[in-house]
Amino acid sequence: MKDSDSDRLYASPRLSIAGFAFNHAVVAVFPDMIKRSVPGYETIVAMTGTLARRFVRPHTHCYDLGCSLGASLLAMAAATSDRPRHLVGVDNSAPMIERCQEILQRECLATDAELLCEDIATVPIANASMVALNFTLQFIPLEQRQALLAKIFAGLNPGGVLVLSEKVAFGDEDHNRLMIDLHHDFKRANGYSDLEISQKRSALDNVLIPETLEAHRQRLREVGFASVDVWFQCFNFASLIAIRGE
Ligand code: GEK
Repeated sequence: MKDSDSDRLYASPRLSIAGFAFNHAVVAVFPDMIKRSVPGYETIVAMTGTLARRFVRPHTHCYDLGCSLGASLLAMAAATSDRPRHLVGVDNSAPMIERCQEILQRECLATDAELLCEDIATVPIANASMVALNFTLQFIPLEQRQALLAKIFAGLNPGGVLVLSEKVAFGDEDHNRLMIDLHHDFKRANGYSDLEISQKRSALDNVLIPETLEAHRQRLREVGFASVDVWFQCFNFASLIAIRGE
């Protein structure tokens, strides 16, 4: 199958909806799925490259945690090709990592970047000037999130940056409902039917757990980040940068 294959995974009625998994079927349609489902995805990936150009230091590591097919890894690689650095992509889905390896080879980046099929909760992080966590923390059990962010903070060099992109929730119920509705309007405008939207929503229930921006900000400060703020938001999707103080 090609990268451009379109996502029709939830187009037919299903008797029961299993929890969403990053399997072969998802990998085959992933670029189309994420672009049509996440408002601002392409901007966030492109700006991850822009941030890399500014923050990645020579002879340091640059991580993409939950790299999927390596979109952020490729953006960071292209933006920092003028300096020696080691890129590391991590994902615990074997089909994602296999396909990502093919993409890196096609882009002639197989020697610049290392791919690890591992849980981001246990992978070591060291000598990092940048870590991208784009739409992955939301899949990590709530009770593991603080320890993961503390590990990332400890692995970042002073002045290093974490880019954290997430689907978010809002404390005000009416506002939360409005943002969810607007997100569904975005999906409808991108060709998803009401059936596809509702079946996907059921599949993600209890698999993707969004938190409020305030919860993210507070935890990032608690683990030690000196500077934390949102740089992008569209409806219930947002991206923050958190910088480790010098
Ligand atoms: C992009 N960042 O294109 N350990 C490792 N990987 C994990 C874990 C875990 N514990 N849990 C989930 N994943 C990408 C998009 S997708 C977001 C990231 C989405 C992986 C999972 O296998 C999947 O590839 C990725 O995190 C989330 O910018 O599909 O909404």
